[in-house]
Amino acid sequence: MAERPRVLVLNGPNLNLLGKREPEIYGSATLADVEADCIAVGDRLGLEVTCRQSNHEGELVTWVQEARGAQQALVVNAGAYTHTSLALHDALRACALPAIEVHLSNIHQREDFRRHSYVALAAVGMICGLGPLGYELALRALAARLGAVSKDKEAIGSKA
Ligand code: DHK
Repeated sequence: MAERPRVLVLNGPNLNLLGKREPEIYGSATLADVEADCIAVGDRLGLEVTCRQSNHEGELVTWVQEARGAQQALVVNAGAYTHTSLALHDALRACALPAIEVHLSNIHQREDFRRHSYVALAAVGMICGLGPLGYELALRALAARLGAVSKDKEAIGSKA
């Protein structure tokens, strides 16, 4: 069987607190729940999904650099670094992989400082405000883009 396209799901600072952190904004699912869903959905879509989370900007930058050559695409929720990190923006451009930006909350409905995203400038698309479903939709879009062989009849672009 052909190798499945590899997708790295990256979560940034404070996303390790999902489930406990401001649940009225970020919901009740934990990071472990979100990551387990990503792996399960990825499996149905014919993707090999790896999930990582860090509170450290440099570590996220290193993982994006390492993704070059090792992964075929990225899903990125960079947390607050979305709005501040030129380094992450540059790493995403340098790794030259398709990236989809995800946010659990609707960043356009919140404080003004959340409206600007350095990640968006380096991403093929952005999903926000749909909670954990956003990660699944991003994986579906990437599976279609990468031509993954899906077991899921509902997959975007599926001819099954
Ligand atoms: C998560 C964060 O930690 C915030 O800093 C972003 C994002 C929004 C989210 O909605 O997933 O502003």
